[in-house]
Formats: sequence, C-alpha cells, structure tokens
Amino acid sequence: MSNFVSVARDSDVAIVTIDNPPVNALSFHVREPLMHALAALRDDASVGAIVVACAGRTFVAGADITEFGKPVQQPELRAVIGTLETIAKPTVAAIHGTALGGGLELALGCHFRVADADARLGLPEVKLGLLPGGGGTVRLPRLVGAIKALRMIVSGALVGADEAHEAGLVDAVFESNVITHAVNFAREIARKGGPFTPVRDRDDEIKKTELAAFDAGAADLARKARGLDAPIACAQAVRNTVTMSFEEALAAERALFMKLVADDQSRAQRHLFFAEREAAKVPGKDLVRRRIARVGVVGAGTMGGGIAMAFVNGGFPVTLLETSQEVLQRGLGMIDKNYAVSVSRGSLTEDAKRQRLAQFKGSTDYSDLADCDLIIEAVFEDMAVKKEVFGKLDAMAKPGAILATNTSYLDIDEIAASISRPQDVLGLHFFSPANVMKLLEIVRADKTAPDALATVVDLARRIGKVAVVVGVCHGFVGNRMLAARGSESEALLLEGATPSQIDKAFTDFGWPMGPFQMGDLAGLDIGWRNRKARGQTAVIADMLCEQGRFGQKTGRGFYLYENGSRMPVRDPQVEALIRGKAAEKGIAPREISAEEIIERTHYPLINEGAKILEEGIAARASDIDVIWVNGYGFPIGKGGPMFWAGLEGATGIVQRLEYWHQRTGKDVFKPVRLLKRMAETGSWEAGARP
Ligand code: T1G
Repeated sequence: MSNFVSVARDSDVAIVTIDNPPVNALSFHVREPLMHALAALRDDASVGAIVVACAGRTFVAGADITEFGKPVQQPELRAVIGTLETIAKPTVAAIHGTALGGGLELALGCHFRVADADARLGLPEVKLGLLPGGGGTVRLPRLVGAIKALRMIVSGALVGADEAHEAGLVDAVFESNVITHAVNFAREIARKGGPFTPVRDRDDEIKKTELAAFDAGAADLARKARGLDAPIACAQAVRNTVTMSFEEALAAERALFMKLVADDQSRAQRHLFFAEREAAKVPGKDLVRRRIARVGVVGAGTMGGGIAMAFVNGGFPVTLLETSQEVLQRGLGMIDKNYAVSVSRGSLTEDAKRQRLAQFKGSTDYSDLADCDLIIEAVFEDMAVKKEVFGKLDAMAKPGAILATNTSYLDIDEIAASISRPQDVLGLHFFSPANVMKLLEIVRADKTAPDALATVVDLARRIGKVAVVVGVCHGFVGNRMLAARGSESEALLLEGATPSQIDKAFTDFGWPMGPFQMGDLAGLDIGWRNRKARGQTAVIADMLCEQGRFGQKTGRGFYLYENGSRMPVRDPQVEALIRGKAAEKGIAPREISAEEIIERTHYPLINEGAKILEEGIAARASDIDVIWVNGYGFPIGKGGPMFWAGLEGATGIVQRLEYWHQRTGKDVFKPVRLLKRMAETGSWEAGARP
C-alpha cells in the first residue's frame, strides 16, 4: 500500500487505516492509495466486510485545505466516495476524535458509522466560506433529515457522538476501542447478510420534509449570514436534496462548491484558518512550560469578573481579590448572574453552574494569592494604581508565578521595571466581555522570559482563546489601529456625515455594527475617562458625554434607546449638536459617499497596521488580521484589514492615502514604506524583505 494508507485483516474483515498526521486530511497522497485499496477489497471475495479507520488522534478532519485554489489532482474525494458506494459487502467507518468535512463525507459513503463516545462530527465547511463538496449536503439529510442537516451545515457546528446516534448519523457508540468494536460490528452485520443500502439510496428521511418549515428555517439562518455567500449556498444545496434526484443535487452541490472555492470570501476565511494557527507559534517550542494550576485575579469589576470566569470555564480554580467585602460580593454577584443567564438560555445546566461557582475563592487579603501560579491584575486603568498592585504582588507571589496586567493601553515595560522580577511580567489583554470574546492580545514586555510567554500562549488555547503575541506600544495593536480609524470617523461627522450614515457604510461593508452604535453599546464614558486621563480629546464624543449621553446605559448616546431597548433610533438632537460644533469650527457640511467613509476609516487602519509591522510590534500581517477579526468584529469574509488590503489593491490604497494626505495634511494618511512595498511586491512578507 502506501505510508498513508494501510490494509490489515482480522480474518474476513479488512481494516483500511489512513495515517496522515496531524489530522488525517484527505490530501491527494491519501486519496489515491485509498481509492485503490477500496477497489481491491471490493473485488476480493475473501473479504466479507470493510472497516475504514484512522491512526493518530483523530478520524479524517476534512479535505486538505492547503490544496484549495490549486489545480485539482485526481482522484477527487467524490470519486473515492463513489468507489466506496460500489461495494456490496458492508462497510463501516470507525470514528474517533473528529470526523469533519470530507472526513464525515467519507464516513457517509460507508453503509454504517460507529463512533467513540468522545467523538465529534460535523460539516464545518461554511466556516471556510465553503459548503460540503464531497456529497455531504446530499447524503447527510438522508440520515438525519433535511431540517437537522440544514442547521448542522449552515452553522458548521459539531455534534457529539450521542447526539449523532440519536439523529441517526451513527449506528453505535462505544466507550473505547472503537476500531475493535467496528470490526465486530462489521462481522455481525455481514453474518446477518445484506443487501446493504448505501446512504445515497435512502430517501425516507428527506421525503418527510415539509418544505414550508424548511424554507422558514433557511430564511431565518440567511438573516444571520451578514453578507456571507456560503451560508446561503449551504441552505440552497440542502434544499436541492429535497427537491431534486440524488445525481442532480450532487451536481448542483459541485457547481456551488466550485463557485465558492474560487471566491474571495473563502480565500479570506481560509487565510484566517491558517492565520490563527500561525499566531500561536511563538519561539521556544521546546521550552519547558511553567505549571499553571491555580489562577489569581486582582479586581472583580466587569473585566476582572469576566477574566475569572474565562479561567474557571477553562477548568482552573480562581482566587478573586478585591479591596473590600462589599465590592467583592458585588463582583461575585455579577458572576453568579452571568452564569444564571447561561442556565436560562440552556447553554449551561444548574449543576454545572454550581460546580463552576465552587471554583471561585473570594478574598480581600493579598496573601491568599500566594499559591497562585498566574496572577492577572484587572484594576483601574491608572499607572500609579497598577504599580501599587504589582508592588504588593512582587512582595507575596511565589517564585516563578507569572504576573500579568490586563491594561489595554499602559506601558507594561514601566510596570515591569517597578518590581524585582520583570522577567515574570507580561500583558494579557482580554476583550470585554472577557468570558465571551475569543481574542487574547498577549503583550511581550522587554524583559518577559520566553518560557513565561510560551506558557501563557498554550494556556490561551486551554481557555478557548485565540492568542496573538504583540510588543509594547501605546494601545498595542488593536487599540492603536482603532485610534487611527476613530479619529477619521469623528472628522467625517464634522464634515457632514451622520452617525447612522457612517454606521450603515460599515454594516454594508460587513461589520456587525458601525463605530457609533458600537460606542453606545460599550459605553461612551469609558473612552471619555481614558481620553481625559491621557489629556486627549474627541470633539463629538466628549461633547455628548458632557451631556450625560453615555450610550445604551443612559438611554442616549449617538442614538436614542427608548424604554431600555437596545435598538438605536436616529436622534436629530445629536445631528444638530454635531452641525453646531462643525459651524463653531467653520466646517461647512457636504455630501459624503459610503465609498469615502470606507476609504477614510479603513485605509488608515491598514497604514497603521503596516507601521506596526515595520516596528516589529506584530510579527506577521496575518496576526493583525486575527486580532481585528476576533477582537473588533472585522468582517471574516474580508479576512482582516491586512488581507483585505490585498483584495482591495494596495496600489490604489496608497494612491488614495496620498490624495487624502495632500488634502488634509493628516499623518494617518501618509502611506508608510512597508505599505508602498506591499503595493510593489503584492505581499506583506515580500514587502518586508530588504
Ligand atoms: N487541511 C489541512 N491542514 C489541516 C486541516 C485540514 N483540513 N485541519 C487541520 N490542519 C492542520 C492545521 O493547520 C495545523 O497545522 C495542524 O493541522 C493541527 O491543527 C470537500 C471542502 C481538526 C479540530 O474545517 O478544525 O473538507 O499549524 O492546530 O486544535 O467537503 O484542525 O501544525 O502546521 O487546528 O487539535 C473541513 C479543520 C475542511 C476542519 C484539530 N474541515 N480543522 O484541532 O489542531 S474542508 C475543517 C480543524 C472540506 C469537503 C471540504 C482542527 C481540528 P500546523 P490544529 P487542533
């Protein structure tokens, strides 16, 4: 056979094993020998049944994503599955770890599927801007019904082995030794005798579909697609399965797949798939990680409470410290309330809530942090206050404990220099709400020890965060770039655009919401306090805050929020205030297009990103994309600001920046060297080379 596919025999049962580490992707060098093996076993009369299994930590986790966008090498996955379906003797897929995408499609080509109790199954192609291209949209509905298949394929969500069994996707679940059980299962089935019906010929489930209910469900899911094509195509493909013959629906799936795989949206989402994995690669792969068993959090406010929950949800006991019992109880009360919301939504059981709350130890005494291996400070954003806290931590934390600050702006080198163990200090910049937002900006300070850094990068994955390592500068990567975008949003208001006009340009671009609605959601007072602390101003936002317009929390900000609703309503008063401020500054209002809004807010973002790369604050352009997509809601279909620069065309971006620089004289528009190089070379990496 080949290094990637082997065949073993257990008397009359043949076991075909795929071995293509790390996740048994169905690369060309797997598909070819697999196809040959299956055809040979089909025609081998001494073989009574066939088991398809995988070596290593998982069943097949999909087609090989690195092959997309390249010329297709035969045999394709569909041909391999087609061969599988020509086999009359029973075929059984033995699933452990994950069976995803093309991997589940391969299993759907078998007559039967048995799974390990911990296995997870799904068709997550939509998360890559694709749809299942190996017959998943045509075969899955034949097992689980069209409605269930629609939900699984449009969301890309995975199901556990028990849920898959209940849904009819797998035929048996075993606690362990799934391959051994699969062999016995196959032999037993063969003994009982056929015929064995391929999934492709099972129509009963899809015949039960009520098209009206299906269409209502599909319409509901389409509303959440936010300009992404793949979810819509997924729903269409599953609907085809209900209304067309198997062959027609399979051909339609193919056409939809070929269109999506060539599309920028999928290229962007595939870029993000690999970018997230690259971001987690920090120097010192072989360094011994520090042991983290217990975590301490100083400050039980919104950020501190969220951070503590993130660690408890990740399986760590947490000591939560506050200045007084009263403030501590308020913080613990908020945590309890947050879990209660999850219970009411059905995403957490009452029992699990109790278990998690038991992991919190509240305290007002610093010495209770002495047994913590990692301590995260999340107190008021003031340098003097932070230094005082780090001074106390320096005095009582155990040797080797990692001391982290959650500051989103302040100079971590200055904090580190204020204590005796700067090598143990780094930044862990969570995003609010910290128990929900995926991004974790890990800030490497000048003296941070490599093993401390590597330890927290690994830790981030264990608490379900996407980690990106950045250097120390004002606002690090995300907030520094946000400032470049923010200043232009304000300028556009003074020049004649309205908050809703700017927000609409953003949502049309693909953002979940625009900057002004986002400001109202987060609370305008937070930025206002920070600006005041740093002696900075934002003309319009400051004016609104001086009038108590903090956003949703006060029922009015850039918009009105009537009767506690979260729905923004245009506020003519705000627009009049802005016009008044503009007149004061002698700025005459003018018509402003959506195109200008996007140019003037997004091109400076990219330019600032290029500056950050030049300074080495970020290691890769793709790291910046991961930060903006996971921390600020940059549209995934555009791959992040730095990837989008490639789609948009860097030459045009440089020209438009130079135009606005000349017109306004503002530095945010002055294109930096690396951006110009990117325009010349076509890539950030090539642009960075001398
Ligand atoms: N193709 C190529 N490389 C892959 C891969 C894949 N499908 N999946 C993972 N890798 C690489 C990954 O880049 C990393 O590489 C290493 O494997 C370990 O991954 C026709 C269209 C399985 C849950 O979307 O979700 O099938 O960085 O760090 O955290 O319908 O990987 O070490 O060099 O993520 O343990 C559909 C994608 C494909 C699943 C394991 N399948 N993979 O997570 O490890 S499209 C997916 C995952 C498709 C067909 C279609 C996860 C995982 P490196 P990792 P992990």
